[in-house]
Amino acid sequence: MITNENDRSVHLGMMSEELQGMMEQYFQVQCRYQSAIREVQTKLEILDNEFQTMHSRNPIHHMESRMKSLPSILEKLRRKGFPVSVEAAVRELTDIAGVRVICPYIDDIYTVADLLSRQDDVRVLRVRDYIKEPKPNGYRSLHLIVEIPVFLQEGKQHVPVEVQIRTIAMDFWAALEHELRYKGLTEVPEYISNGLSESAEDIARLDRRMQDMYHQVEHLISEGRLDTRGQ
Ligand code: 0O2
Repeated sequence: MITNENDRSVHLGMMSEELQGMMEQYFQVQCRYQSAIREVQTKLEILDNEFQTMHSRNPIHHMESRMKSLPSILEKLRRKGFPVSVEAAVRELTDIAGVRVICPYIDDIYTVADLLSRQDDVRVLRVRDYIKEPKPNGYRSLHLIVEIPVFLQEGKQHVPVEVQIRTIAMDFWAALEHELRYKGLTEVPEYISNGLSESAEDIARLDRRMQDMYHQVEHLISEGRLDTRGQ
Protein backbone atom coordinates (compact mmCIF):
# COMPACT_ATOMS: atom_id res chain seq x y z
CA MET A 1 0.00 0.00 0.00
CA ILE A 2 1.30 3.47 -0.88
CA THR A 3 1.08 5.68 2.16
CA ASN A 4 3.38 8.58 1.52
CA GLU A 5 1.88 11.51 -0.44
CA ASN A 6 5.18 12.18 -2.28
CA ASP A 7 5.45 8.53 -3.29
CA ARG A 8 1.87 8.70 -4.50
CA SER A 9 2.46 11.81 -6.62
CA VAL A 10 5.46 10.11 -8.25
CA HIS A 11 3.34 7.01 -8.75
CA LEU A 12 0.65 9.10 -10.46
CA GLY A 13 3.27 10.92 -12.56
CA MET A 14 2.29 14.22 -10.99
CA MET A 15 4.25 17.21 -9.69
CA SER A 16 3.63 17.83 -6.02
CA GLU A 17 2.30 21.40 -6.77
CA GLU A 18 -0.25 19.86 -9.11
CA LEU A 19 -1.29 17.42 -6.40
CA GLN A 20 -1.44 20.30 -3.91
CA GLY A 21 -3.81 22.20 -6.25
CA MET A 22 -6.04 19.16 -6.52
CA MET A 23 -5.99 18.70 -2.74
CA GLU A 24 -7.40 22.23 -2.41
CA GLN A 25 -10.09 21.52 -5.01
CA TYR A 26 -10.93 18.23 -3.30
CA PHE A 27 -11.22 20.05 0.03
CA GLN A 28 -13.88 22.31 -1.58
CA VAL A 29 -16.10 19.37 -2.59
CA GLN A 30 -15.52 17.17 0.47
CA CYS A 31 -18.26 18.89 2.49
CA ARG A 32 -21.07 17.59 0.27
CA TYR A 33 -19.79 14.00 0.51
CA GLN A 34 -19.32 14.21 4.28
CA SER A 35 -22.87 15.58 4.58
CA ALA A 36 -24.18 12.75 2.38
CA ILE A 37 -22.50 10.19 4.66
CA ARG A 38 -24.18 11.80 7.68
CA GLU A 39 -27.58 11.77 5.94
CA VAL A 40 -27.29 8.09 5.05
CA GLN A 41 -26.05 7.12 8.53
CA THR A 42 -28.89 9.05 10.18
CA LYS A 43 -31.44 7.32 7.96
CA LEU A 44 -29.95 3.94 8.87
CA GLU A 45 -29.88 4.75 12.61
CA ILE A 46 -33.56 5.74 12.49
CA LEU A 47 -34.47 2.53 10.63
CA ASP A 48 -32.48 0.46 13.13
CA ASN A 49 -34.17 2.15 16.12
CA GLU A 50 -37.63 1.69 14.65
CA PHE A 51 -36.90 -1.97 13.88
CA GLN A 52 -35.71 -2.47 17.47
CA THR A 53 -38.96 -0.95 18.78
CA MET A 54 -41.05 -3.24 16.60
CA HIS A 55 -39.05 -6.48 16.76
CA SER A 56 -36.91 -6.18 19.93
CA ARG A 57 -33.66 -6.63 18.03
CA ASN A 58 -31.33 -4.58 15.85
CA PRO A 59 -30.69 -5.50 12.20
CA ILE A 60 -27.58 -3.31 12.29
CA HIS A 61 -24.67 -4.42 14.44
CA HIS A 62 -22.55 -1.33 13.70
CA MET A 63 -21.62 1.10 10.93
CA GLU A 64 -18.40 2.57 9.58
CA SER A 65 -17.85 5.32 7.06
CA ARG A 66 -14.99 6.65 5.01
CA MET A 67 -14.13 9.33 2.46
CA LYS A 68 -11.96 8.03 -0.36
CA SER A 69 -8.52 9.62 -0.19
CA LEU A 70 -7.47 11.89 -3.07
CA PRO A 71 -4.56 9.65 -4.19
CA SER A 72 -6.86 6.64 -4.29
CA ILE A 73 -9.45 8.69 -6.28
CA LEU A 74 -6.79 9.75 -8.79
CA GLU A 75 -5.50 6.20 -9.08
CA LYS A 76 -9.00 4.92 -9.81
CA LEU A 77 -9.62 7.63 -12.47
CA ARG A 78 -6.38 6.67 -14.20
CA ARG A 79 -7.18 2.96 -13.99
CA LYS A 80 -10.61 3.53 -15.55
CA GLY A 81 -9.23 5.80 -18.30
CA PHE A 82 -10.94 9.01 -17.12
CA PRO A 83 -9.25 12.42 -16.98
CA VAL A 84 -7.29 12.68 -13.73
CA SER A 85 -8.98 15.67 -12.10
CA VAL A 86 -11.33 16.51 -9.23
CA GLU A 87 -14.05 17.54 -11.74
CA ALA A 88 -13.82 14.10 -13.37
CA ALA A 89 -13.96 12.43 -9.94
CA VAL A 90 -17.18 14.27 -9.06
CA ARG A 91 -18.64 13.45 -12.49
CA GLU A 92 -17.54 9.81 -12.83
CA LEU A 93 -17.02 8.24 -9.40
CA THR A 94 -19.81 7.09 -7.15
CA ASP A 95 -17.72 5.77 -4.25
CA ILE A 96 -16.06 8.96 -2.97
CA ALA A 97 -18.36 8.68 0.07
CA GLY A 98 -18.78 5.23 1.58
CA VAL A 99 -20.85 3.76 4.40
CA ARG A 100 -20.37 0.17 5.55
CA VAL A 101 -23.20 -1.49 7.44
CA ILE A 102 -22.43 -4.62 9.44
CA CYS A 103 -25.41 -6.85 10.23
CA PRO A 104 -25.81 -9.92 12.46
CA TYR A 105 -27.57 -12.14 9.88
CA ILE A 106 -27.80 -12.48 6.08
CA ASP A 107 -31.55 -11.68 6.13
CA ASP A 108 -30.78 -8.40 7.91
CA ILE A 109 -28.67 -7.29 4.94
CA TYR A 110 -31.66 -7.47 2.58
CA THR A 111 -34.01 -5.96 5.19
CA VAL A 112 -31.72 -2.94 5.66
CA ALA A 113 -31.19 -2.54 1.89
CA ASP A 114 -34.93 -2.72 1.25
CA LEU A 115 -35.88 -0.26 4.01
CA LEU A 116 -33.27 2.24 2.82
CA SER A 117 -34.12 1.87 -0.88
CA ARG A 118 -37.83 2.41 -0.23
CA GLN A 119 -37.34 5.94 1.15
CA ASP A 120 -38.62 8.39 -1.42
CA ASP A 121 -35.64 10.75 -1.27
CA VAL A 122 -33.22 7.86 -1.85
CA ARG A 123 -32.50 7.00 -5.48
CA VAL A 124 -30.82 3.66 -6.04
CA LEU A 125 -28.36 4.04 -8.90
CA ARG A 126 -26.82 0.54 -8.79
CA VAL A 127 -27.04 -2.74 -6.89
CA ARG A 128 -24.28 -5.36 -6.92
CA ASP A 129 -25.09 -8.51 -5.02
CA TYR A 130 -21.79 -10.21 -4.25
CA ILE A 131 -23.64 -12.52 -1.82
CA LYS A 132 -25.73 -14.21 -4.52
CA GLU A 133 -22.76 -13.96 -6.89
CA PRO A 134 -19.53 -13.83 -4.86
CA LYS A 135 -16.35 -12.47 -6.45
CA PRO A 136 -13.92 -15.21 -7.65
CA ASN A 137 -11.75 -14.66 -4.55
CA GLY A 138 -14.76 -15.32 -2.29
CA TYR A 139 -15.66 -11.70 -1.43
CA ARG A 140 -19.28 -11.36 -0.30
CA SER A 141 -21.26 -8.17 0.37
CA LEU A 142 -24.28 -6.32 -0.96
CA HIS A 143 -23.25 -3.04 -2.60
CA LEU A 144 -25.71 -0.24 -3.29
CA ILE A 145 -24.94 3.08 -4.88
CA VAL A 146 -27.58 5.48 -3.60
CA GLU A 147 -28.02 9.13 -4.41
CA ILE A 148 -29.46 11.41 -1.77
CA PRO A 149 -30.22 15.13 -1.65
CA VAL A 150 -27.95 17.32 0.47
CA PHE A 151 -29.03 20.89 1.19
CA LEU A 152 -26.10 23.31 1.05
CA GLN A 153 -25.92 27.13 0.75
CA GLU A 154 -25.50 26.83 -3.02
CA GLY A 155 -28.70 24.75 -3.22
CA LYS A 156 -29.75 21.12 -3.31
CA GLN A 157 -27.10 18.66 -4.48
CA HIS A 158 -27.74 15.01 -5.34
CA VAL A 159 -24.76 13.14 -3.93
CA PRO A 160 -23.86 9.47 -4.52
CA VAL A 161 -22.85 7.25 -1.61
CA GLU A 162 -21.61 3.67 -1.83
CA VAL A 163 -23.32 1.54 0.84
CA GLN A 164 -21.69 -1.83 1.51
CA ILE A 165 -23.86 -4.15 3.62
CA ARG A 166 -22.44 -7.40 4.99
CA THR A 167 -22.57 -9.75 7.98
CA ILE A 168 -20.07 -9.71 10.84
CA ALA A 169 -18.55 -12.90 9.37
CA MET A 170 -18.25 -11.44 5.85
CA ASP A 171 -16.67 -8.34 7.33
CA PHE A 172 -14.13 -10.43 9.25
CA TRP A 173 -13.07 -12.15 6.01
CA ALA A 174 -12.99 -8.91 3.96
CA ALA A 175 -10.89 -7.08 6.56
CA LEU A 176 -8.25 -9.81 6.71
CA GLU A 177 -8.24 -10.37 2.93
CA HIS A 178 -7.82 -6.61 2.43
CA GLU A 179 -4.87 -6.60 4.83
CA LEU A 180 -3.19 -9.49 3.01
CA ARG A 181 -3.81 -7.85 -0.39
CA TYR A 182 -2.21 -4.60 0.70
CA LYS A 183 0.98 -6.26 1.93
CA GLY A 184 2.42 -5.08 -1.40
CA LEU A 185 2.52 -8.57 -2.90
CA THR A 186 2.63 -8.50 -6.68
CA GLU A 187 1.35 -12.04 -6.89
CA VAL A 188 -0.36 -14.16 -4.27
CA PRO A 189 0.68 -17.86 -4.32
CA GLU A 190 -2.11 -20.14 -5.52
CA TYR A 191 -2.37 -22.02 -2.22
CA ILE A 192 -3.01 -18.67 -0.46
CA SER A 193 -5.73 -17.58 -2.91
CA ASN A 194 -7.27 -21.06 -2.68
CA GLY A 195 -7.11 -20.80 1.12
CA LEU A 196 -8.87 -17.44 1.00
CA SER A 197 -11.72 -18.64 -1.20
CA GLU A 198 -12.11 -21.82 0.91
CA SER A 199 -12.25 -19.68 4.06
CA ALA A 200 -14.91 -17.51 2.41
CA GLU A 201 -16.96 -20.68 1.74
CA ASP A 202 -16.53 -21.78 5.38
CA ILE A 203 -17.69 -18.37 6.52
CA ALA A 204 -20.72 -18.45 4.19
CA ARG A 205 -21.67 -21.86 5.65
CA LEU A 206 -21.31 -20.44 9.17
CA ASP A 207 -23.51 -17.46 8.28
CA ARG A 208 -26.24 -19.78 6.94
CA ARG A 209 -26.01 -21.96 10.05
CA MET A 210 -26.32 -19.00 12.42
CA GLN A 211 -29.25 -17.73 10.36
CA ASP A 212 -30.98 -21.15 10.58
CA MET A 213 -30.46 -21.31 14.35
CA TYR A 214 -31.91 -17.81 14.70
CA HIS A 215 -35.02 -18.89 12.75
CA GLN A 216 -35.35 -22.01 14.93
CA VAL A 217 -35.17 -19.94 18.12
CA GLU A 218 -37.78 -17.50 16.73
CA HIS A 219 -40.03 -20.45 15.90
CA LEU A 220 -39.69 -21.93 19.40
CA ILE A 221 -40.49 -18.54 20.95
CA SER A 222 -43.55 -18.06 18.72
CA GLU A 223 -44.84 -21.48 19.78
CA GLY A 224 -44.29 -20.61 23.44
CA ARG A 225 -41.70 -23.38 23.81
CA LEU A 226 -38.92 -21.01 24.90
CA ASP A 227 -39.22 -18.76 27.92
CA THR A 228 -38.34 -15.08 27.19
CA ARG A 229 -39.39 -13.65 30.59
CA GLY A 230 -35.73 -13.16 31.48
CA GLN A 231 -35.41 -10.47 28.74
P1 0O2 B 1 -11.71 1.24 -0.43
O1 0O2 B 1 -10.51 1.31 0.44
O2 0O2 B 1 -12.88 0.60 0.25
O3 0O2 B 1 -12.08 2.54 -1.08
P2 0O2 B 1 -13.37 -1.01 -8.79
O4 0O2 B 1 -12.61 -0.05 -7.93
O5 0O2 B 1 -13.71 -0.53 -10.14
O6 0O2 B 1 -12.74 -2.38 -8.77
P3 0O2 B 1 -16.17 -0.86 -8.41
O7 0O2 B 1 -16.56 -1.62 -9.62
O8 0O2 B 1 -16.43 0.60 -8.39
O9 0O2 B 1 -14.68 -1.16 -8.01
O10 0O2 B 1 -16.91 -1.42 -7.17
P4 0O2 B 1 -17.01 -2.82 -6.45
O11 0O2 B 1 -16.08 -3.87 -6.96
O12 0O2 B 1 -18.46 -3.14 -6.43
O13 0O2 B 1 -16.56 -2.42 -4.98
C1 0O2 B 1 -15.40 -1.79 -4.67
C2 0O2 B 1 -15.24 -1.76 -3.15
O14 0O2 B 1 -15.77 -2.95 -2.56
C3 0O2 B 1 -13.78 -1.75 -2.78
O15 0O2 B 1 -13.37 -0.43 -2.65
C4 0O2 B 1 -13.75 -2.49 -1.44
O16 0O2 B 1 -14.13 -1.64 -0.38
C5 0O2 B 1 -14.85 -3.52 -1.65
N1 0O2 B 1 -14.33 -4.74 -2.29
C6 0O2 B 1 -14.60 -5.15 -3.55
N2 0O2 B 1 -13.98 -6.31 -3.81
C7 0O2 B 1 -13.31 -6.65 -2.69
C8 0O2 B 1 -12.47 -7.78 -2.35
O17 0O2 B 1 -12.24 -8.68 -3.13
N3 0O2 B 1 -11.95 -7.77 -1.09
C9 0O2 B 1 -12.19 -6.79 -0.18
N4 0O2 B 1 -11.63 -6.90 1.03
N5 0O2 B 1 -12.95 -5.70 -0.49
C10 0O2 B 1 -13.51 -5.65 -1.72
P5 0O2 B 1 -11.87 0.00 -2.97
O18 0O2 B 1 -11.95 1.23 -3.80
O19 0O2 B 1 -11.09 -1.15 -3.55
O20 0O2 B 1 -11.25 0.28 -1.59
